[in-house]
Amino acid sequence: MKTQVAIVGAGPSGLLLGQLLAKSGIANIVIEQRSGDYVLGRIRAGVLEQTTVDLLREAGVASRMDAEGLPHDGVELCFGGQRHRIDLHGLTGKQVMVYGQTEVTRDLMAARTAAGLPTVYEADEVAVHGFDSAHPSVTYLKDGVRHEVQADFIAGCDGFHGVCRASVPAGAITQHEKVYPFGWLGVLADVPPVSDELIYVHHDRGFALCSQRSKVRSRYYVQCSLDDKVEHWSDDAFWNELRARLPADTAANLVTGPSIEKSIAPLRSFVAEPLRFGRLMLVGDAGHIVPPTGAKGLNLAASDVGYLWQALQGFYAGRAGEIDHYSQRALARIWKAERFSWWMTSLMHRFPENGTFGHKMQIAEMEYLFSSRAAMTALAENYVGLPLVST
Ligand code: RFL
Ligand code: PHB
Repeated sequence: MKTQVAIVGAGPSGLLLGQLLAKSGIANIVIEQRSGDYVLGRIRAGVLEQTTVDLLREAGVASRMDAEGLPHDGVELCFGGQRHRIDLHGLTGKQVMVYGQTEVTRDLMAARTAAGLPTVYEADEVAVHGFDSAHPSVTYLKDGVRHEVQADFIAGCDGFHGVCRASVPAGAITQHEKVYPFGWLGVLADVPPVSDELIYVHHDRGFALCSQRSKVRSRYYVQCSLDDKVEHWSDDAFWNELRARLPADTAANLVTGPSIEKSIAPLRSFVAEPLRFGRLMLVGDAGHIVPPTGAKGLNLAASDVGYLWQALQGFYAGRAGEIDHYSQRALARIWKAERFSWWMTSLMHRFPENGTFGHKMQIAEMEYLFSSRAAMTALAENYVGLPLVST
């Protein structure tokens, strides 16, 4: 078959790009290696920036988010057993929206189905070809039959382990990476959140995060060792560890219950440069990864989509040069989010290898943060999301 844009991957970036392109009359297909249920089974992000919310509204997929999402005006940081509130709205005039990635993906899938847009799930042996020419293509096997999609462009929305970045010749790409010496153990449970707003906790036993999906569903994380296994953590062991990292009065309010999902995620910072290789563009986790501490991964994926949508609209309106700006525009925002995520990760986690000096630096930085409106504003500006700029 022939189309204008072949999108590899049906995560939030692939589905959002497909929806926005369709709104602009640009034909596209989404090719995903997993089943739709598998994609919806991955529990990931929970916090949306205003720019992400705006794009979802522009894509026409925001009605459930607007009805069920929880706008938050603030976030808390806990240090030395004390909770401190960062007044996001008071400091920046902006909010964030608590609405899970699973729900965003579900809404995008439903809209794609309703619009009758072509989507292939459970595609095997997906491969990208000829992106250094004007006639790129994507091939895949479906139920053992080989298919070929000829397109003007390929959008590589296939995540960190996808095929698109891996298909770029080594000499054409530079990759910057930092791997952190710990992971996050996450639990999802149908219990009311311990607090109205998110709490990021620095504790001598390690970092913890109290997050939420709704008034009746909570998401909690604790910093864990890289060789920890989910099977080694019973629900009781998890709740006990979380309680031990919270201030006593907060721990006393914690409602526990059976976990409905439990997983370990490693923490990584990663950027590939550039993000465009001829007619192939990398989008979202395919091009960059942030540690989850700043809640930036899904939001960066959405801002990449915003920039690429703008570039492709320009191309099809006769401004071929717009495509040349995609990589540079997206990377300018990505590096700032990388810095913020790295900084928040460095501030909030336990790094025994940094010794007492490293620990003292964390304490000094926190004390400064809570005493300075300028420092709190810098945190708040980054947490609610930097603006999308066209350079
Ligand atoms: P995804 O979601 O990984 O989707 C990529 C899709 O491509 C498919 N795929 C292929 N398809 C065809 N052929 C191939 N060869 C393929 N290889 C892979 C995959 O099956 C998949 O369906 O990437 P995308 O769309 O770029 O979206 C990125 C986000 O998922 C990610 O950045 C966030 O989840 C990160 N993240 C968070 N981001 C936030 O903005 N706020 C948060 O609060 C937040 N919390 C988190 C997070 C990520 C976490 N984990 C587990 C990594 C919390 C956690 C624990
Ligand atoms: C989540 O709810 O999964 C979540 C929230 C904030 C983060 C990371 C994850 O920084």
